[in-house]
Amino acid sequence: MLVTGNEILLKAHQEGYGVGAFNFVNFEMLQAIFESANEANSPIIIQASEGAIKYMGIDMVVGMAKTMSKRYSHIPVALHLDHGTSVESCQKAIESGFTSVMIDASHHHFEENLELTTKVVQIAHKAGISVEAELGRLMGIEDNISVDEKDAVLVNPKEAEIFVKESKVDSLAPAIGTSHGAFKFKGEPKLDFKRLQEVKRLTHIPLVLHGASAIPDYVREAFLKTGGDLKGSKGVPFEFLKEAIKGGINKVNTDTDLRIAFIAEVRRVANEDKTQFDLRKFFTPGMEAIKKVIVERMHLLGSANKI
Ligand code: PH4
Ligand code: ZN
Repeated sequence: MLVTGNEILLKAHQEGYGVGAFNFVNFEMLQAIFESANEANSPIIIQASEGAIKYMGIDMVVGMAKTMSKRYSHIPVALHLDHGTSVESCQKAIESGFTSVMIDASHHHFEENLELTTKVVQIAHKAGISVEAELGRLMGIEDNISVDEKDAVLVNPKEAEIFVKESKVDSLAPAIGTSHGAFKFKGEPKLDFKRLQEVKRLTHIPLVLHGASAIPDYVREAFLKTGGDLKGSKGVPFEFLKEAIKGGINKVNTDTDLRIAFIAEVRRVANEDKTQFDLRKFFTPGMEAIKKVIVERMHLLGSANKI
């Protein structure tokens, strides 16, 4: 059943656990996400970026999400727009059947971010849909970064308090040192957990961690073993994900881990059987690899058995 982002995240916020928000760009990723939720008895947020929507078509995104949510009607699922870049993009998603949207105006100045977010909140709340916004920039932080440099990049907790009060946004993604993709940290992994705790204390709403892929060793190994290259890659360590949940994170955005796990299996099959051209022989193990990652993550984040 498709439910709003709030329905899933407020419970996670009250009970202190994290829900995985998994991106999909095709049927296979979506199927793997639902099968994992079914196996782990976990609520899920399925999300599509504007790029994913362009790739599949918004009617297909919503159609597949609704069909899947009917097939697994006992699983609470929110269909979320990831990194919406404009009011229009969020409005289109709402009209098309998304139950949660993100307006990402974090690259604008605070006032403009607040203005755009408030507009989206007004439209979305009229339709009963939840809204996520972002403050600060998604960037890794170096060990030797100065306090001023850090303040310029990461979320400012006092601003977060004002932003949430004025915009009435439902959830917030505070930048605390993560970034998208497979190359998150140059040196040792580092996140600003104190800043996160301060944002939670001052806002009291569900918080979101973008760029939360962990790249577990077995996923990296599978990719490398088949001839892939991930030199210099580093994800968010599992202990950091746990610490982030303790600090108030309730939505954990995960895409890169699924991509790497899937492609490793596709390449393995391609390497092992040069005569193979049945797509299902590539994608079925790809889906199994994604499922392993997701079920494990649901247990780590604490969403398993929360249905
Ligand atoms: N996301 C995923 C963004 C995907 O344009 P696109 O489809 O490539 O966008 O919002 C995340 O926060 C994922 O973080 P990860 O890279 O650590 O998995
Ligand atoms: Zn993101």
